Order: sequence, then C-alpha cells, then structure tokens
Amino acid sequence: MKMTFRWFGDKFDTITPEQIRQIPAVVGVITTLYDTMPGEVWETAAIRALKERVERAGLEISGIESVNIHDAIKAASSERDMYIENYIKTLERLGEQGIDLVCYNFMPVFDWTRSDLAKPRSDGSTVLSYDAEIIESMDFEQMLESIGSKSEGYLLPGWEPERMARNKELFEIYKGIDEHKLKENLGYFLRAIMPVCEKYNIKMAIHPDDPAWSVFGLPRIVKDAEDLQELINLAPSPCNGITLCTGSLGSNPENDIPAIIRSLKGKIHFAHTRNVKYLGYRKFDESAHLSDDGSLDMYEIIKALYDIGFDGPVRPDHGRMVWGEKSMPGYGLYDRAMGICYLSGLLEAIRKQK
Ligand code: CS2
Ligand code: MN
Repeated sequence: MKMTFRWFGDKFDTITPEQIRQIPAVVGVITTLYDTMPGEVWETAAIRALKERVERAGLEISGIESVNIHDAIKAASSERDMYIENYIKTLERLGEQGIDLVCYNFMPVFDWTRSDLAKPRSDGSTVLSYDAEIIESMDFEQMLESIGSKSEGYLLPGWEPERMARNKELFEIYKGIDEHKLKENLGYFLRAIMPVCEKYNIKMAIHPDDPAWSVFGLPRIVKDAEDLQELINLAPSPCNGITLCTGSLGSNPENDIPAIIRSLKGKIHFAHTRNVKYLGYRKFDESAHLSDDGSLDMYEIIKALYDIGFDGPVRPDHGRMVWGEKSMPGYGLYDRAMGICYLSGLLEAIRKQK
C-alpha cells in the first residue's frame, strides 16, 4: 500500500504539492486535469506539465481521478463510439507518460450527493452529511441549487458547472435506461478500452456510487458486493478493477466492507479509506477517519487490504473542516493529513503483528 493525497491542481486547490510532501508517508498525488470536460481528448503537453509540476515537489502522480465518462457512453446514445475513441486517445496519452491508474465512475448525470456540505459537530468542526429525508424533499433542481449555494464558490469535483447547465437534457437521455441497460453500457465501454489499457498496463478502477443507492430515480449499478463482482465479469482483464471506497460503499450498513475487500483479491487497484457515522436509515455524517469516531472498523478494513496483498495507492477521503480552514468541501489539508497519519499507524501495527 502506498499513501497518496488528492490534489486538485494549482488553479483550484487551496493546498500545494509542497505541503502535501510534508505529510509523513505520502509519496504521490491523485489528480486530474480539472479544466477538461468529460469527452474531451487530453493534450499531451497538459499531462506532461501536470506531471512535471508534481515531480518538482518530490512526488509522483500515483493515479488520475478521474477521467470522466461522457454521458453519451453511459446512456449509449448515438455519439457513444466517438466518445469512446476520445477516451482511448486520452488513455494512450496517459500511458505514454507512464500513468498506470485511472479512477472513474459510471453514475448517470452527476457524481456524489450530500444534503449538507458543512454540518456543525459538537467538537466545532464541520462535516459533509446525507439525510435521505432532506434529499427526497427536493427535486433535482432544488438539490443542485442547495449544493451550489453551500459550496462557497469552491469547485465541487463531479459537479462541473457546464455539465450542470445541461442537467435537464441529461435526465432526458436516461429515460428508459434501467440498471440492466446501464450495466450493458458499462460492459460495452470496458470491452472497448481494455486493449489499450492492457497495452500500457493502465489499471481502470471504477468508483462505487455515492451514496450506495438510487437518487432522483436514476439507475445505480456499483452499490454492493454483487454489483462489483458482476462488473468484474463484464470485461475479464487484469486491467479491469475497482476503487474500493469505504465511505461510499459504507453509506449502506449492509455492506460488509472487510468481506467485500477479501472477495476482491487482485481486483482492487485503488482505495479510498474514510469513515462514516450512521445516524438512521439512509442518514449519515462523514466522520473523522478514526474507527471510534464513526461506524466503520478501520482496523479491519486496513487489515483486509493488507491480507489480500493490496499494494496500490490508498488515499484518505473527505475530511472534516477543522481549525478554521477554508477549502473545497471535504478536501481540506488538516483533517485528511490526520487521517493519513492514523491510517499509517494502523498499517505499521498490522505489519509488525505479522
Ligand atoms: C470522490 C468522487 O470526492 C468524492 O466523493 O470520491 O468524486 C470520485 O472522485 C468520483 O466518483 C470518481 O470518479
Ligand atoms: Mn471515494
């Protein structure tokens, strides 16, 4: 396992690679070209510049999160093959620069959802939280407005403004697409890109749906152990694998994360390790990383990853906002750095017990 940290680039992030470099154990960043839209072919010069920037700080690019997938691919509309060609070109260019991990998701229309981006806790910090009752009391437009108004002008990954402007049209193209069809479309995409992934040894790591259930009537296909197994079988290849995000899968208490990890030996390419605190049915806060602070057993999670021989990048996921820091919701420096130290401590103890 190698410790990494998500970085949003000089233009969008409040944190620098030089600061990240000072967190013990961190060897690399997980990043992307935030200026590109889903479907665009990435420029080699831009990939190189990003790489050089990160390496100047003494770090590596440990993976790309994400190369986003155009909705034409997810919905199998007429432009799908053209967008798959573009995706393949981007993968080639990444592969030529030695990048060997790509995280992506297959959620229709938008990425993650929360009802609150800064819910105050009794310790004075704030957290992202989800309450199905609040989400279900809104229509999609209201939810968008609510999320946008709480972001304090920061970029919300997965919520690109240009894409959101098209949301009505996007909802339209998913009419008639159920989970079965969406899975078929994922299989088609994966089978098309596997040859180029194999050529450059790029590991594709799908991110689970967040939260792990359907919202606003849209189909969701990466929610539990069964879905994960199915999608592995859609395109059998060493390059087709998973981002094991404990917080996303863990939003549903029925998902036994250590058991899921053990069932996916060899198929986990990347891990997001964070905790969630269950507050009721489909209601949770994103707590600090520590087991005692949330509902997941982080020791058992790291131990399961260790036991299956997982040696890819791990990153802390969303953190609390502490010590008055201002940054992108969930992506401050302090709490995630504390998270890394804690995860590294767990790992050291597990290693030494063996
Ligand atoms: C991330 C996701 O911040 C987050 O919630 O875990 O946005 C993740 O980057 C994407 O779903 C992966 O494509
Ligand atoms: Mn995640």
